[in-house]
Amino acid sequence: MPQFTRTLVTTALPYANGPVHLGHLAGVYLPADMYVRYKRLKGEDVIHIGGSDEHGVPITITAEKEGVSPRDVVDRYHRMNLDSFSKCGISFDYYGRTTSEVHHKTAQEFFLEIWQKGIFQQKTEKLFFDRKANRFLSDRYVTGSCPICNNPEANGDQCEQCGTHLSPLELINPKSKLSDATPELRETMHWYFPLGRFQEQLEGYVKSHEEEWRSNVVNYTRTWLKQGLQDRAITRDLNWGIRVPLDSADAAGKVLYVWFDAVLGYISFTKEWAEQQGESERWKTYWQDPGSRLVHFIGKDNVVFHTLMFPAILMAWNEGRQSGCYNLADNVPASEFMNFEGRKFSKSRNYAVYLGEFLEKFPADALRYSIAMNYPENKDSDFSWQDFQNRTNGELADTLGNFIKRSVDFTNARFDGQVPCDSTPEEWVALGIDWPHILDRLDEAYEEFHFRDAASLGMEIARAANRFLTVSEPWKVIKIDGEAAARTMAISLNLCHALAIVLFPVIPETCNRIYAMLGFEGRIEDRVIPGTPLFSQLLYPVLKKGHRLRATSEILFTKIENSAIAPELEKIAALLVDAEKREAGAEQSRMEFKPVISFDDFLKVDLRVAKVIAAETVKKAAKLLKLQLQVGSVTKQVLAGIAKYYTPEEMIGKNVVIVANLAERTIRDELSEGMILAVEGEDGKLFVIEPSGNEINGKQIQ
Ligand code: B3M
Ligand code: ZN
Repeated sequence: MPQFTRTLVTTALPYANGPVHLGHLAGVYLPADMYVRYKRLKGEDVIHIGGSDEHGVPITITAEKEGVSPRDVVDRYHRMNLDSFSKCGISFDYYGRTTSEVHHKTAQEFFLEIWQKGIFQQKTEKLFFDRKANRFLSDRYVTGSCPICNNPEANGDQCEQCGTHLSPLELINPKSKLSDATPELRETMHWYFPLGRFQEQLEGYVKSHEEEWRSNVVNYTRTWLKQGLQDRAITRDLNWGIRVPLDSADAAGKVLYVWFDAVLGYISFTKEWAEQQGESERWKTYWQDPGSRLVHFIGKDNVVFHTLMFPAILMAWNEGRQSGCYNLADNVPASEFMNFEGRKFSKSRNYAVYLGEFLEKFPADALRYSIAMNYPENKDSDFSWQDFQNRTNGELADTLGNFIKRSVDFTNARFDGQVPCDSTPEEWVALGIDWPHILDRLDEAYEEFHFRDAASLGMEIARAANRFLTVSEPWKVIKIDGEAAARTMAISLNLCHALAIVLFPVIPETCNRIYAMLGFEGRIEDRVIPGTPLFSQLLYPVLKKGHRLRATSEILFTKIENSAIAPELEKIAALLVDAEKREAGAEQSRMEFKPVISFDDFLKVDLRVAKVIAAETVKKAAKLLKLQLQVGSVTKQVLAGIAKYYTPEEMIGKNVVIVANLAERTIRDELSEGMILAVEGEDGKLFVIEPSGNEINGKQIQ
């Protein structure tokens, strides 16, 4: 009896503020769907839970930009994304919404449980407040100049130009995105989740999974653990979200932070699924029975929320409980990113191919296959129209489609549409396909999340099958040896059947069409008997003599003509020209010199030669180096955003130019008493200006 296991698979909840694009599909939804479909065919108990993330600032910003309500935004995109996913064959068992009542209740229940245990901390801090809009501004609502690279349009949470994570208070000349007003600092109270309190438990948890998790997942997580986990505010001053479920005055106007609520969506949606099944308690077996496995499919930008934040929330819930404890994730297969024609997908620059639009022009299975073959497992991958066309025409149409059609057509024409004879196990083995080994490889590929390998394996068999038929030449052989031709066809038809099963997780719709052509009723997935892997049918020829095929065949994949992708290539070319223009524009604006200053003004800037005598990296600021500079007889500490380009060791001993009379600033709790000069070169790389000469230390530059 095969081992019978239960698995709960979740996929990241996309914000319902825009359509999902091919990058999302490649990193999260397709791999998860392949995994789930594989397990279903294995006869395992598995459910796939997903849904829309409908709260948070991304939603309110979109709503404000469009002049509609947040409710309008989430209604529109929830429907749109659900529709795109279903057209693409992503087989969710449930696709929920975080605005649902069940979810609000669940998230509030979690808040209360942790609050009652006294785990949260309440802290008052100063946050930016927009007087015109009469609102506190969360990080993303504040913009200003980046203290590291001077980009004038840095966001309050991050500078897109240099990638530094920021807090709004670090911005120079901060402005409110709501009204353009300069925001003022006001005190506000929030509840904080003390992640640090769970540091040791989390370290133990991560350690126990280190062997099986992907190295990118372990690395991101370890970096956070090494820096020491900080308290995180889990409430916000916002009018869209889940209310803090307390009656006290200080809870008025506060909602739960979107990440606190979103991860709990996985639980709420499983509850809703169970309710829909008419077994309202069944969600507990997936979440609370230690025999269930929990797997989160996400993109690499969401790792720590799933390996630290969510587990910590569950640990807080579980603390001191005898029953009703939640399982923590067993695996978090986070993907790298898939680029599009060599560049990053970008919603804001509209540089993307949206799933819904794509599927209006091309078939889902062609997309699924080509994306599976480019799955960004260990490094970023690329989607290109050329590759999509090549794979569809060469692999799907010429190899797979052609083989199936030739087998079915020839049988219909010459053998009255019936499997002409039984194939022997010896003939099946003599094909040179090592089926037991194939099964092992397939299982390893899926169970270890190597989705490219899984898809390649299917195509490998299709190639072998196609070769077998071509080399056997039944259309010639039949003239001299009818029996030999019959044996060839029996094997070929059995190979069609095997391919329908092997490729099912990748191209399910096509495989069901193959199944129907082979004369089967119903869908492949409906034939599974719980606990019995359908894949065992690959080990021997299943179709027996006399099995009747459907009378008509069909073309599984039509070739994609150049004329079909030409408009797409033109669109990209236009987008790239746009991007280049923008870059050239930026270049030109760089050549617009700053307003003229007087000589006296210039003399105000005290530029000095300094020597780097010590250098180190800065905790929690991957971009920064902390430098100790000898400037003549004084030493100064300066923070410089050059960690990406220089190691601390490389900096030590260098002569640099420092603005010695720049007002002090505190960046990341560190004092910076000046600024060193650098110039941006190729690819944005910074080169520190290194003056040369004898006895120049501390001297003024004039
Ligand atoms: N909505 C962020 C994102 O779409 C967030 C994921 C939530 S998963 C619980 O990348
Ligand atoms: Zn910056």
